[in-house]
Amino acid sequence: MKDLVFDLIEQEKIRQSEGLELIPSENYVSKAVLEAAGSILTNKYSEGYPSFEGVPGWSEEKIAEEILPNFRYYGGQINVDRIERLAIDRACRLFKADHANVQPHSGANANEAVYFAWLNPGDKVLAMNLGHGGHLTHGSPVTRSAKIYEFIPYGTNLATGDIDYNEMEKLALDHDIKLLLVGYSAFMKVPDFKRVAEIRDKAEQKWGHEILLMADMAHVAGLIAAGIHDNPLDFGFNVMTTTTHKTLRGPRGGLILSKGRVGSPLKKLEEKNLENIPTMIDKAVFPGTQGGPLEHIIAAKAVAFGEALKPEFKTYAKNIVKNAKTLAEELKKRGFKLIGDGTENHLILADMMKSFNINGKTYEKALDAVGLTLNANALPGDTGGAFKPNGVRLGTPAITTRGLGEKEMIEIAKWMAEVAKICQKADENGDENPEKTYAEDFASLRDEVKNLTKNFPVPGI
Ligand code: DSN
Repeated sequence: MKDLVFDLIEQEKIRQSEGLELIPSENYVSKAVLEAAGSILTNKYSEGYPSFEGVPGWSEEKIAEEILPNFRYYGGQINVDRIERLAIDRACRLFKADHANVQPHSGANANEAVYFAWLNPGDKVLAMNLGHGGHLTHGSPVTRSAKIYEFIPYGTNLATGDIDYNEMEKLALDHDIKLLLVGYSAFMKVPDFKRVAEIRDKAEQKWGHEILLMADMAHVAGLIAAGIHDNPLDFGFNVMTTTTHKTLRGPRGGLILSKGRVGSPLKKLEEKNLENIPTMIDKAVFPGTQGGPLEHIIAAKAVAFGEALKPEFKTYAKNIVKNAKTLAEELKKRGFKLIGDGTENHLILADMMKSFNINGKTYEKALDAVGLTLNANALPGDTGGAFKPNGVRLGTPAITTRGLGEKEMIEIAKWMAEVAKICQKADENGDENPEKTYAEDFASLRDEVKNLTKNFPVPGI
């Protein structure tokens, strides 16, 4: 008998194929990435690191051939070492970093490891307010890091949707911070990294010590890799963390990129300073916060980084942004009020309360019923709480991978407006289940979505 899980995976294949994925942090990976992630490398333990000394500048063929001494705790690393070195080398080239740690199991783990590498308990961190688009791991009181370090939140300007740099500067000069963090999971502008680096410099002068400048670019890493979004490492940032899925279109996982001197991760560190941050991070990932790396996922990361280095990835990234801008304009034409009045990246935040007098959760559920998946999201100053926020967040990385373009963005905006209007009508009648009351309308919209998906297969399925 087949395992029940197998059947559920088959059902998920149908859900993914017959619907359209608009969650901006999701994507469809290639068959090659899927194969690496599902490979026999899952059998292998390899705590520690491959040696990377002397490797920068080597050709990929040489990296894949050479056998070097390593810093591992188990035998049998001959292939794993070379795979991990390829992943590190490709990541460094993609993001113009001096060093990459490819072992974090997730973006959250990557952030935790950077904090652990640089901060002491009680140290202050300046990071974006979660309610304004920041991320849980940037100081939400429910997280472990918020119990260890003191997070001071800066906000965004409600009118423009951009970071309030004046507030950031004031806070950096009012509080003796050790880390300044730019990162987000719901923000649609390109940050002014130069301005942030200047704020860091001023704060360093005032407080008389080094301040780590860190960017969490999980959402836009693919756009950065493609060179169509500013790279914080070009503007004096010391560290950039990211997930490897989202716009980067790899397996689920984390990655830490850094600038500085690359040393041996298992030798005693001479000095804790920004120049040594690559080695401090290696130590903080293993043995600091993780055990055995997931080498099957590291292999899949290497494959995805290889894909992102190809010219066609640049075209893909450009199309993500083009589609997002088209979708934003088409939604606006149909009555959607967008935070920041549009987007500069892959992500759109819509205020459903202002637009149609409905909350984000009701709308998320209704769209699910027609095969369009996005997520309810709190907006700056949201009064609806985490479970019934007023906004929704959507984006174009996944649908762009499937090949949808301008024409289809118009279709999606049209469907989204129709569903919003049905929800509005239901809400006015005190009806909390529009999917049931208007079942026929929903069924016909569901068919239209399904018909469109037939022309755009999901890679790997
Ligand atoms: N869950 C991710 C997102 O959707 O943005 C962030 O961790």
